[in-house]
Amino acid sequence: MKEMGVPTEDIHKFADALHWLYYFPPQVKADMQRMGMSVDWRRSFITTDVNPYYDSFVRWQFNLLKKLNKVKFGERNTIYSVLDGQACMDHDRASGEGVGVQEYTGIKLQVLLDDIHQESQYLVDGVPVGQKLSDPEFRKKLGNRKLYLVAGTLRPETMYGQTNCYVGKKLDYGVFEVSDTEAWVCTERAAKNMAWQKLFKEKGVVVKLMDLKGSDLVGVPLSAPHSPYPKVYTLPMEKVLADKGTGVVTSVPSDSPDDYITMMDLIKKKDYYQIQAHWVEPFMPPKPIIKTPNLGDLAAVKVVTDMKINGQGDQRLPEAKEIVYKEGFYQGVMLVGKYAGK
Ligand code: ZZB
Repeated sequence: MKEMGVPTEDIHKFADALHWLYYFPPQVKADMQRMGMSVDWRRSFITTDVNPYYDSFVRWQFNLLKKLNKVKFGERNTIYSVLDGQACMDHDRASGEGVGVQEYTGIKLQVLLDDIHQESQYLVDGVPVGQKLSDPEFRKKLGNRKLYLVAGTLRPETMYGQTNCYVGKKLDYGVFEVSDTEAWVCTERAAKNMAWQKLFKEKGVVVKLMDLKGSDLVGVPLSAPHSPYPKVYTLPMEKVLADKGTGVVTSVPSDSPDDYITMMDLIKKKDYYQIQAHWVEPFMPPKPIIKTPNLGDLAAVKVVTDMKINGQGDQRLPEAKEIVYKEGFYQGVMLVGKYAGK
């Protein structure tokens, strides 16, 4: 309050929540007048139940809507404090003001548990591929549940172009119990968030079956929904963020510059990244799924090539992503699937 210029001797008055109704409006009015705004101040009034006329207007409106069956009590997603057991709105936060709710679509890529052994002859950081997921103790805990890597995406319409899945090799993941029939792999942070969104058995309760590092997932075969390939592989990406989405990224190199350039890196430096040819080569070049007016039908490939982006560490990738995003999302026409031609 001091920073806003409220005199110290006046600050205690705000202990009465109504005080601000009388303190701020005259200041805002003065500012607007100074800016030369033309406002008919005779028509201004205070809202909230402090003003009985306004209050009865709102009551009348809501009672009428209720009578018409237009008002329902329900839940919505919001930023919530687990510690306080209540929603934590913008001004209540010590940090993170202005952060809103971001809705992601979760994509379940099923781990092909019966095929993992086909990859176990290959090593990643000295450990056979899929060793942790093949551990008999873990399999006992997993029981008959199907196991999925759950990727967070803002572009579910691009799933027809999935060629692989990316994880951060050094990131921490877990296998979390979702129900009696499913378990999901994601970051613990995402599991917690999903548990509070009632996606798991019991609201707010996270049951972890096993800890994993991203490197434990590299090379693991998956079945990705709507992908043209029956089997795709889990691959490493340097820039996967631990605190975004689920920490698992499904990859669409035709329409995501990050996904395309990472795949090219992996293909070029297979030894360095400890990648097998059959995890990457059959999936390139990408298949077109969206046609755009200015970038053709492989928008990410065109932009990466035109901008001469040379690797997954290139600083211009956010710019490339922005260009492809705008073009594909707003002007793209689907070439495949249920919405082809739209
Ligand atoms: C599939 C996909 C296909 C994506 C596409 C993009 C594009 P934004 O807009 O910056 O919020 N993503 C999700 N989680 C992570 C993570 N933990 N670390 C790094 N990247 C992550 O980005 C949202 C996108 O970032 C998501 O949508 C996901 O990749 C990735 F054709 O999923 B997307 C031009 C983009 N095209």
